[in-house]
Amino acid sequence: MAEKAPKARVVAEAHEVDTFHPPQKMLAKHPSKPHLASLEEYQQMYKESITEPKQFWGRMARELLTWTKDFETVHSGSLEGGDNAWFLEGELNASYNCVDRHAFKDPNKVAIIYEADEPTDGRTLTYGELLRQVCKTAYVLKQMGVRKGDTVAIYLPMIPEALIAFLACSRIGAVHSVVFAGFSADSLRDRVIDARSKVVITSDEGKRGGKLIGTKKIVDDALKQCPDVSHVLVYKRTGADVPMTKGRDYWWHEEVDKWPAYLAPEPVNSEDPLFLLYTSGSTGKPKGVMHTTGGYLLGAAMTGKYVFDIHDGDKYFCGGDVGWITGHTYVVYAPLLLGVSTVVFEGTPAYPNFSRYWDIIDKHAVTQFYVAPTALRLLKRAGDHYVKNEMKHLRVLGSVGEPIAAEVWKWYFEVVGKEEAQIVDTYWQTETGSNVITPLAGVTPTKPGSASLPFFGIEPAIIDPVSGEEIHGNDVEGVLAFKQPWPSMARTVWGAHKRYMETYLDVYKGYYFTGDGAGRDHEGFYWIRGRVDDVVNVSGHRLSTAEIEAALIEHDAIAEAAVVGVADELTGQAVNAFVAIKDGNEGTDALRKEFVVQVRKSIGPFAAPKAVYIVPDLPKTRSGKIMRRILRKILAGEEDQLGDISTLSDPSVVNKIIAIVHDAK
Ligand code: 6R9
Repeated sequence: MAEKAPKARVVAEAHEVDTFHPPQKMLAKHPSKPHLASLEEYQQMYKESITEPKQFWGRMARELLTWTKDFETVHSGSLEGGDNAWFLEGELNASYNCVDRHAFKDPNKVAIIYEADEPTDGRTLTYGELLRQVCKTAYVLKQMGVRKGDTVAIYLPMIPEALIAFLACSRIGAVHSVVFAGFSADSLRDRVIDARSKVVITSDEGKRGGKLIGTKKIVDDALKQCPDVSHVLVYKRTGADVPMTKGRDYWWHEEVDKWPAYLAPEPVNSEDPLFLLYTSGSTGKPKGVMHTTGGYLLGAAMTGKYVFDIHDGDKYFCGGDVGWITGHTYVVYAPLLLGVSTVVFEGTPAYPNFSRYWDIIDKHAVTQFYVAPTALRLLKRAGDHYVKNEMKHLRVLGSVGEPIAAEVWKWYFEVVGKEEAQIVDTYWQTETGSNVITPLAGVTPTKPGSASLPFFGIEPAIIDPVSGEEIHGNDVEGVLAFKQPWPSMARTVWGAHKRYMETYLDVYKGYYFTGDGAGRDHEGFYWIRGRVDDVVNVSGHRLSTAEIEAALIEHDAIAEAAVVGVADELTGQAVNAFVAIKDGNEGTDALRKEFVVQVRKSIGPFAAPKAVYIVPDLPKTRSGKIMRRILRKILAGEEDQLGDISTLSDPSVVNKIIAIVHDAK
């Protein structure tokens, strides 16, 4: 890690950027007024959340969630101990909080706006209908032998049934483990085995951007090596002719038909797991990040309310996939906990053309829109003429997953939002559960490129990566950590608490370590710089270079591989691979293609290297450590800044690699 530690430098750009206040026109079209009246009110509440966290979170938990049994202890444990627990004696049910309480009040209120891949194929589901579907599906899972505490794997495209599956699990106290439907059979297999899922929920096929995705086939391939999976529930999305294994595979529509429309929710303890979600770290295999029920739900509801300023009647559209944390928290939990309508979009921003998002926003009078900068870069490049739409109900435009460049931020604000909606650049992670550094819509002034100020209960610290000491004051730069536990933080890595401690809590004792570099400017605003570990962020997807290297090495012809992230105009970062092949192989284009296919097969298409360089050897120290820093510099065209290469076991490989990269460009 020391190799890439960010240099201490002054947060210079902060002095030169404009500050944007919540637009007057946004306030003018607000259905009432923002939840907080002013920045001072935020500051007051923030102060309470830091100095009196138990009082603050106890109040919020009772206000925003419905408990079947009240809690007595708001919090126990510590960051040092890695044993944080929230709302200890409390009992609640996630599906009750997301569905029943709204269905009882107004069963005809729209819960899900399904915008299918083909613009004409969508439909809506009311809270009443959602409740019936969730109950029936919960019965099906029960009948398949799923019990409280069991994990269920979900491998579904962006369709309402994905949300129904989440909620059906939580209704019976089961733990969902969603695997993004872009992952390969091998990745799915690993996650099913690690989580010990005995039931898998999938569809015959998926449909995205006019293309079909063979989800059931991928599940079949994965399950060849998962002997413990007893049942597969298959939703018929396209009607494709897919093989069904007798005694294992069941059609969703046939099964749900057999059951009543109401099943009482199973109360669980606040600290019982709600879900696992696998994410990439700097080393080894993906980690099953575990979130618990009470704390996670509170984080989702709180940020939905205050960051996005969600009000009754809002139509909330998060473009993230339910296979990632953004989809978990902001397609499913936050909007449903607050009882508003959530848009579930199956397609892509480019299909049938680049106006698709804007058409959806107009069609459903969307009030909050939330997406990753990678999509915005694509749409900005496609041209402003695709943004003819009025989008007059938009109040909040969110950004997530990677740093947003100032010019993209301004485009979002001016061209998409017509200067009538506030941009919220929300920083957070799978592990934080919900937004942690973010503006509050209607309240916080913003600066393009800064995620601004900490959310309630988050006490950020900038740490000097060399000394390991916290750097106090403003105008400082270092790595980002948090000094206090908060309700929606991940509690453990599934089956690997030691790894959880080593990755997040032991790095700097008493702090939660994010893995990101950050600066705090002269006004206390935070600027996220990106990962300081071996995590690459491609189109907002978190990938581990170590994982991609491991995938490459599975190929027979590869002796050694090194993967690095390079800046990419469209995807933020792109994966580039350097491989040394075994004797007897020839470095042809066909072989290079095979290597790309290897990664697609082993991890998933989204992890495929954009470039593969076949090199005679990798730059290594005498002790055999691969110097990825040198590869990064070569790709950036900074051959003159390689530093001291005399420590390499064979310095002459550097010039050979430079020549190969030049030839390829
Ligand atoms: C929500 C999500 C987490 C990593 C995180 C950081 C990057 C997320 C960001 C951002 C700059 C933002 N990241 N939001 N960087 N500005 N607003 O993306 O979770 O997939 O776990 O990724 O994404 O590097 O550490 P996850």
